Amino acid sequence: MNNNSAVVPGRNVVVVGTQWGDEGKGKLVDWLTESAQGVVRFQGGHNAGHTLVINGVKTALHLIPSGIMRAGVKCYIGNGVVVSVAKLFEEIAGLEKAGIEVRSRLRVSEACPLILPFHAAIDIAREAAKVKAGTEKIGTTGRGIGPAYEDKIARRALRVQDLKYPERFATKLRELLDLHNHVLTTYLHSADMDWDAQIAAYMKDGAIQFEPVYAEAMAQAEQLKPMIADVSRELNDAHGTGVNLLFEGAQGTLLDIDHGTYPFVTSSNCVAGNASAGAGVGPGMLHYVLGITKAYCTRVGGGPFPTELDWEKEGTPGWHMATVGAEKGVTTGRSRRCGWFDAALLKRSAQVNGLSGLCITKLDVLDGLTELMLCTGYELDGETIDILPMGADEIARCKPIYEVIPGWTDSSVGVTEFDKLPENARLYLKRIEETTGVPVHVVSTSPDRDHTILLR
Ligand code: 2SA
Ligand code: MG
Repeated sequence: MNNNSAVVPGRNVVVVGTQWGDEGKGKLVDWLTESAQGVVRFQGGHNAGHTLVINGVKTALHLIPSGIMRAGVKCYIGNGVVVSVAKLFEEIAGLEKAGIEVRSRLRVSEACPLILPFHAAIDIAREAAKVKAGTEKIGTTGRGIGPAYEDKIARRALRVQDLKYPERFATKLRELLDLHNHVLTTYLHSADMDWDAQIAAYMKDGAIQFEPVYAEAMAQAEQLKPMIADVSRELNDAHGTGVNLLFEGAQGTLLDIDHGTYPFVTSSNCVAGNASAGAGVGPGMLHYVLGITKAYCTRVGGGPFPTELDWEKEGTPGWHMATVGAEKGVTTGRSRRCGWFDAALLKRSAQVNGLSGLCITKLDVLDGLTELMLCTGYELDGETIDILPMGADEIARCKPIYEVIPGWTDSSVGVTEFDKLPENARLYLKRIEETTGVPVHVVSTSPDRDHTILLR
């Protein structure tokens, strides 16, 4: 049993990824949920892949908050999340099969924009068009996230709320299909593409058909109705009763639409402040921000990555991270690119999130490397800088400046006390604190819930 009360003494905690996602947020949210009664997702959609290992059993979650793994905890999908109801029910079915009660514990905001089949089609067709044109693709998950957020910002999205009103839903859906089918067939040449069965089922001559989308949405609406809620109000009411809430970020700070490596980013704000707007609570309700940080760096998809290593060449440190760390996308199965820890990137993350403390994950993956490199800044156009610059172009020109840190040979896997970590692993953590300016409050030494060290 862990005692994580020091992290959440009567406070609401925001958990964010400080790098490019896949830092291990799911495990930490689950661990922290021991002291929380509600867990809230506030951005992203089923592009996320949060892996939890409990008693050796692995569960991957995409849309449902990681708190679902603890009986009795309420889970909320806030208005900032884009929701594919079809994928939500797939996930619910998987959890129910494993004996987990979901429906009575899950609340879905009526203000969530819906992800519908044409969003995924546009996402995939756009990436294909980039490849055809010879421009670098974003490397999206193909889940329709960007196109769904575009509809939201353009004030034309169908939202969860609309599922309650069939006629209005039909009218809005027709309007959306007129617009998006025009783009799909005329500009993206969707009729010439090789669609997988899931999307092909809704398509004729490259255009998404009204009937199958409408019929499916209406069938799902009936099932979803008991879970549709005024999440903002419920969270405020819950807070009023003194319970602890956890806000579970998805993706990571460098994928944030504003602060990330734009345009190689996702389409939502992944930073801690968006827990407020994306859940419908005031910023004063967010008391502590835990930055989940991998002991090295990974990125899946395109875009610049200053400390990237050759992660395919056997025997190299990058290959070690990729193989020992099992660095594969949880949603798409893509290989994640790997590289050294970047303190200058973390500095940016610390500022835009207002980090209270760091949780260093996957420290054990570095066991056995003889020496580690830690990036403390970059050379950019002849100048030395100590923080990640803004946007992909400048970041792509950054040449990392490294300091060398001795590695360790002893195993740190499953260590649950700080003093039992190899000496050089403790030194590495100290250098991370010194170079990022953020205290390390938690260390994770394996994917297992119980292999977690609390430092303060
Ligand atoms: P999108 O689909 O529009 O959000 O893609 C835009 C960029 O955001 C990245 N992205 C992610 N990066 C890491 N992990 C994510 N979730 C899955 C996982 C990803 C997977 O946990 O492994 O399975 O591939 C995630 N979701 C979005 C994406 O790679 C693009 O760079
Ligand atoms: Mg992930």
